[in-house]
Amino acid sequence: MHRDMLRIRLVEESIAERYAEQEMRCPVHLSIGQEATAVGVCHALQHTDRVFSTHRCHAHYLAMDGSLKAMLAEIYGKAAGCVGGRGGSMHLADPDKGIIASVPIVASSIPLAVGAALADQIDGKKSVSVAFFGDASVEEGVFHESANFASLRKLPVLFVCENNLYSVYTPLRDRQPPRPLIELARAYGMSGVSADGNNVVAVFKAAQEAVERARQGAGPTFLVLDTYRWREHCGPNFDNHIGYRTEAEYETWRTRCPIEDSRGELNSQKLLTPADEALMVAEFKREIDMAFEFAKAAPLPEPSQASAHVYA
Ligand SMILES: Cc1ncc(C[n+]2csc(CCOP(=O)(O)OP(=O)(O)O)c2C)c(N)n1
Ligand SMILES: [Mg+2]
Repeated sequence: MHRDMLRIRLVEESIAERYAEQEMRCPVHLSIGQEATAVGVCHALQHTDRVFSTHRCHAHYLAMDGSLKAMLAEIYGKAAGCVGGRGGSMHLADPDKGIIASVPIVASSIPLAVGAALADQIDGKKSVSVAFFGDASVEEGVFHESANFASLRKLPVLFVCENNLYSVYTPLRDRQPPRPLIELARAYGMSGVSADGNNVVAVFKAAQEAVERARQGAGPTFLVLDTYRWREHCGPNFDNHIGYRTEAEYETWRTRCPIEDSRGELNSQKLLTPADEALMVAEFKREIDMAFEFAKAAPLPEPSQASAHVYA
């Protein structure tokens, strides 16, 4: 899991470094600082499960082992992209790996996961559907309808709320009443589990139990994972100087890096030496550079294909 978080961090830092070249013609929402939620949950899944993600989907896609080359080609708008260059950074998908769709309309991953879970229940399949979403999604009506229905029908769903405390610039305390988010689970009579979203092992254990419950037909779980994004809401930059987050809050979370956290754990068990990690970083950087070269050199989609896949 440490390996995966490190790779995701390096991929996103590489996107941030190259973004100013203006060749990626789509917005990017980076998960730097939030890697443990994606990796911890996705490691508890199989490729036959179904993941639905949001505008902030790079980490989910990579944690499910989506192709890096196809992801970068997608961000560069190329035909070799994972959705043919039509979607960009916010629409990553790789159904063979279990990433069914990523949708940037806030909360829209939720009813999609519930619908997939209903279909699987009807078909007698053992798959589990996962909706990743941010803390703002519970302010949308569709979260409540979906939670109610999933609980009523005991659907095999994980509602994974990545609570990074902000919706763009607005803090949670200015948007929602002062109660723990996890209490929403009780309102719908479903299991609710809060975990430290920057501790990948804690996330993994919570997700594993929830997946097990769902597979056994015991119904959905609402998982609340507290975490923090380090960069601006949308784009490659740090924006802690502009004042919507206090320096003290920012620094507190910056010292709680999910990658440092798991490195500490591995070091204490003598499972990771600095030389091992340096080798890993060098390997990833080579892979990432090659994937960028591929994406940049790849052809754009044919203009004649612009209306393919358009149904209405
Ligand atoms: C229905 C809808 N309203 C508004 C937006 C604009 N918007 C895009 S991302 C975002 C913030 C979402 O915050 P959160 O769900 O907490 O996710 P985070 O960005 O923090 O990961 C907003 C308001 C949108 N995409 N969809
Ligand atoms: Mg948020």
